[in-house]
Amino acid sequence: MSTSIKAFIFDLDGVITDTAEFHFLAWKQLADEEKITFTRADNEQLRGVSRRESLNRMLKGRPIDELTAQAWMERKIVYYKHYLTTITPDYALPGVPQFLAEAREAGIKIGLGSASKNAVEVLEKLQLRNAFDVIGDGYSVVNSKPAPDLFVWVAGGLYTPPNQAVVFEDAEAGIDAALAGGFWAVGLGSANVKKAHLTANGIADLTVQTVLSRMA
Ligand code: B16
Ligand code: MG
Repeated sequence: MSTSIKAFIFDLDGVITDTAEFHFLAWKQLADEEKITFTRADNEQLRGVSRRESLNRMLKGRPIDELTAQAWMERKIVYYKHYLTTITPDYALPGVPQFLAEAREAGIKIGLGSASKNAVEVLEKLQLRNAFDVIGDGYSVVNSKPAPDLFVWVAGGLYTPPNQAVVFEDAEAGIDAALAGGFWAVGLGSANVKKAHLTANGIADLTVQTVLSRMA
């Protein structure tokens, strides 16, 4: 077992819980109102990227002035927050509470690195906020994933250098951010995460000891 890993940093959407469907439904409502075609396949391109970049990708090059862009993002967030009211602890993805408890038991420091400005609210609804020592979210840094800034910010808060921390991500932008920052990376789910050091369908397929032994 590796003893050099000191911290785990988790993405939120697609790793701890699955808010992607809620993001989709909210963007879809806005797109329908504005007569823009937006499909579930289009929504996959929004995985893990910031709210502003999500809007750009939804627009697919359609021009928009900044005031309208801000107004549209505000409308999307009103729709999204409506869905957040339905989240309960049962919305944690399989194995997540157990994995977080196992990591803490093993003395691993635990951080969150999410692009979302709603991350704290989601963690509170899941009753998992206290499982995290440091929470990095959409307010923490200027440059969002694939820039490494958010994960570096969280690692700093955990007093752990990147080469002693493992990032868990479901999005290509998140894996690119982790690798650019010099972190170990675990890619989860069906998106393009093959550049990660280890891949799995989800947290439920992993144990803390498996991760530590593979990151030696
Ligand atoms: P918000 P993550 C990301 O979460 C979502 O995957 C992405 O679709 C969303 O645009 C982004 O958060 C910003 O979310 O609009 O709530 O600030 O995967 O980084 O946890
Ligand atoms: Mg994600």
